[in-house]
Amino acid sequence: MDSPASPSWVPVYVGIGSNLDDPQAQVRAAFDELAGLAGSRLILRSGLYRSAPLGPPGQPHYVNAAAGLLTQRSPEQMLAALKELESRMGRARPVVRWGPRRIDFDLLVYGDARIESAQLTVPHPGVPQRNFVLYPLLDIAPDLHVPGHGSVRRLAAAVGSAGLERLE
Ligand code: A4P
Ligand code: MG
Repeated sequence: MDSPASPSWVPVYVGIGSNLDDPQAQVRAAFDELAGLAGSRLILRSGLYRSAPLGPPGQPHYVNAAAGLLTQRSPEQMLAALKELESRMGRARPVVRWGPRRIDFDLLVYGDARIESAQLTVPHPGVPQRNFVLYPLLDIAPDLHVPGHGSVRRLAAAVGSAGLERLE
């Protein structure tokens, strides 16, 4: 009996950041949006972290978190879906690079993939240096291997937690 081929499920990790319009509420809403993503299942939600802004000075602190999902989407489809969620959640475009934003989704890790295209770099290049990415990942996937960089546990220990505060 023939059945249509269904794509396999790939583990992916998504970074969430906000520093405008009640960031904690934005991040919680972001998890709910991810939970509703077609072709994906939200499996893991990290804690929320208040973090000192990286980028132009004078912007408010961020709230950051990370999500673990299984998806049947390709990396490009996943990026498109995340951008669509950003728009739906009312993120204004264009934004200044590294400037303040209501919501930002970054595709941090997509299975074992290493991608360098004009639209997409995976793993996200900020992962190995950014404690506001690594500590949320440490909550949900300490042994995750970040392709080309090593385990989340080792990377988090190397960057330390300066400027980061776990929220209740
Ligand atoms: N893009 C390429 N690879 C990816 C990927 N893996 N995930 C492209 C998501 N996007 C990816 O992103 C610009 C373009 O990157 C996209 O069009 C996509 O094709 P954007 O979200 O529109 O712009 P951006 O976020 O301002 O630029 P960028 O360089 O992605 O910034 P980041 O790395 O997202 O950093 N400080 C704290 N404490 N916490 C934060 O969360 N976030 C930023 C933004 C700055 N400072 C921060 C935080
Ligand atoms: Mg971004």
